[in-house]
Amino acid sequence: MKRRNFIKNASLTGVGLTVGSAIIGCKEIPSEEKTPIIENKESELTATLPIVIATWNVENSTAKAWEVLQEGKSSLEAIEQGCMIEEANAEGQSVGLGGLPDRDGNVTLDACIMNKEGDYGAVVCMQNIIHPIAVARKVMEDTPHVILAGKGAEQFAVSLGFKRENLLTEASKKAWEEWKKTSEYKPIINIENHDTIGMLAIDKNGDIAGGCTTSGLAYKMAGRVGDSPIIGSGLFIDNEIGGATATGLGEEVLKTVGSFLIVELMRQGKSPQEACEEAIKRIIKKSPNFENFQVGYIAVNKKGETGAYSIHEGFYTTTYQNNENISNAPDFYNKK
Ligand code: SD4
Repeated sequence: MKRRNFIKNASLTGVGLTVGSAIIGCKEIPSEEKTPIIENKESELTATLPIVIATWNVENSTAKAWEVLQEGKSSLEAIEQGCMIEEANAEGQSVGLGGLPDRDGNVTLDACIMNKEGDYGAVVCMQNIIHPIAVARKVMEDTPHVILAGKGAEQFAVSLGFKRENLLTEASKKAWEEWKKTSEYKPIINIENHDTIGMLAIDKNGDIAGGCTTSGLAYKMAGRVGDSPIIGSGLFIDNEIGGATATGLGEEVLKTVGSFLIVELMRQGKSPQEACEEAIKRIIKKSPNFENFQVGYIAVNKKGETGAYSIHEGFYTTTYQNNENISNAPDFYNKK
């Protein structure tokens, strides 16, 4: 049995660690980024429900989702409310308010949500609305469609009472102005998009839901849409099997339909961890220039076992389970 480091950022009770055995290969988060309590623990115990897992260090979002689940509400409700926390955080520069703009200076947002029935709703390239995850849910529940884009998505949101707001903060505007001086576009691994949220949750009934919300790649071309709002790529849920979600260079996730692939691999018997690793390897096989971009996946199966894997070091996940909100640095492919 291997020793593994888990980083505990918050604990509501003193219960013993019973984290899913599939969270493997974890490493410490650099101390300048966090002031965590670091514990070496062995994780061979059974996964328990409910559970929330999200891409990146989004402890406030997972904490909100957990709170909603503790109230006995659905995983769908937990996903929406959890994602909304980060969307409203002006300091996160790749989700909602404060997201870095496209090359014309417009903040355009993509998001999608899936419920236990396998229903799906999304908004793509929507401007001026702080909570695309909530609009995506409305698309799923209140329209005969599954995706609304651009102006249409914005008008739909406004018709429901969502407020129009300027999402470009001073900090993001300044960063864009600096970028314009270079006039060269190159995605930077783990830097320009470090907190796009992909979130998966299983509620007390054992039902799975997921969401994904982002402002996409910084300084992208106007009109560019990534993987995050596209079913099967940025997110996929099958309540009989599990769910998966992605972060990183969306073009690569789209070309391999990564989240759907992971769920199908779990259907064939792979663990969430094995499925995430296989999906990353598919990308690497297709794209010899993988040194230049990052992709990270997380997955959960019906039992609440989780997996996470990325191409490069520097990807983090946050898992709330057994009353503990824990950030992990998952295992990755490109070991130098
Ligand atoms: C995109 N996948 O628009 C998103 C960006 C992202 O972490 O997830 N960054 O391609």
